[in-house]
Amino acid sequence: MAAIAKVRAREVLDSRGRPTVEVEIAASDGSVASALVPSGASTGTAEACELRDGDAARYDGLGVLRAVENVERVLGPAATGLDPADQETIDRRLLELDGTANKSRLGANAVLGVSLAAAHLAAASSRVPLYRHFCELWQRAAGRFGTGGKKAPRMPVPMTNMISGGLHAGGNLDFQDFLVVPHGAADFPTGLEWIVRIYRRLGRLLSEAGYEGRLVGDEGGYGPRLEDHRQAAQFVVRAIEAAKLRPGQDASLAIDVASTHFFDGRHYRLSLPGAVPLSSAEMIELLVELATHFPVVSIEDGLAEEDWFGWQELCQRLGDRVRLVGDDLFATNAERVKHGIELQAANSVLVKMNQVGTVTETLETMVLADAAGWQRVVSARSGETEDASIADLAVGTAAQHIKIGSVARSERLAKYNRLLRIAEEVGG
Ligand code: 2PG
Ligand code: MG
Repeated sequence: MAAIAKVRAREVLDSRGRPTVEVEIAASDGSVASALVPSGASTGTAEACELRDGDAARYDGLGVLRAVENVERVLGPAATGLDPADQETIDRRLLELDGTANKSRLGANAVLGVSLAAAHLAAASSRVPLYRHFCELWQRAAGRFGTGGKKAPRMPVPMTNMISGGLHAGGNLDFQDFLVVPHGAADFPTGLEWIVRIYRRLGRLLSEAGYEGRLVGDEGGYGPRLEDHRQAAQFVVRAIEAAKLRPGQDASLAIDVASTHFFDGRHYRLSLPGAVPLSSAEMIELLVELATHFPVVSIEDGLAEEDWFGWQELCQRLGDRVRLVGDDLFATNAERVKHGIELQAANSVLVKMNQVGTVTETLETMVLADAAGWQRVVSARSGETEDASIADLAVGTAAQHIKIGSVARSERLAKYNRLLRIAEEVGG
């Protein structure tokens, strides 16, 4: 058995040029590994705390030197000597040291850096690909919950961003992501080729119509100033057709509304000219109308993170035909997912490791959702790095979907390319 021998950390930059944490880890058998932590923009209030220095003289206060120091002085020494393959013990130790409900003492960015680096180290030390190690951890987590969960690694179907709005792009769209799901493709490489084809056709269609069809948002999706969300959906459907694919049969739409950011506690306030504030019931009508007129298979955060009753109603209206995915609503938090299952407030969960802060807690949330028959969508953040761990996480846990962003910008392509390599090994 190898043991963790050394843990180091440094401040590096993410895809928005903001500081983030990188952790390097070494084992007694000479194996080495590293992990980088991503960062969101449209964050939920239930997310674990990302520790920033707040020192305005450096990176406008966004530095992460305190988190780095917490890795080197507190978390790293505590992990030293532990077996990297025993993720649960490592993560429990990290949680104890932090001692807060939202990891605000040491920072979820510090904690996840160590947790994820340990998973990489275990895989390196036992010379298995990371997705196989994640599969092993997933089976163990399912065993602890007594839910079986016997699943072989499997390729996820991507949900790929085409048009960006909300907090991720400079345009005027309130909804954050208009995505394509190539669910009719026979395998992952074919689906990816379709996506690239649709993306290219969309760029051309936007340019021909006089909109910006080249500049992209944080996740690589186009960021045109369109009239409204309906026009965005229309453009994506036309791009699917222009790619010689059948909307609804080969590829469909997914939407991440990210509505928490335009909910004021009572109303949904769209910024469209002439828009009136919408009640929860009116927002639900808008979503039902969209899902009726367009081939929409998935709606994420259609309602805000505290609008539980609205979610229940939406689920009754659309739950049998559309994946209703909770992102801000659940924040990858097992307690919140449990609550959602009891209320029948959704039928899918978005999974972002840094929302909760450890590999073990992420897997437990996924196991709970899976046991309830929910779909699992592993997701990148809008601030990403070259770290491609989520590709392995999605395959190892046989998640139905992965949401990486668009097929532009290398922090996104690092994950798609990792999936292409994994597909050669697991097929599909
Ligand atoms: C989301 C994510 C990724 P962010 O809302 O699903 O698209 O965005 O990382 O900004 O929360
Ligand atoms: Mg989201």
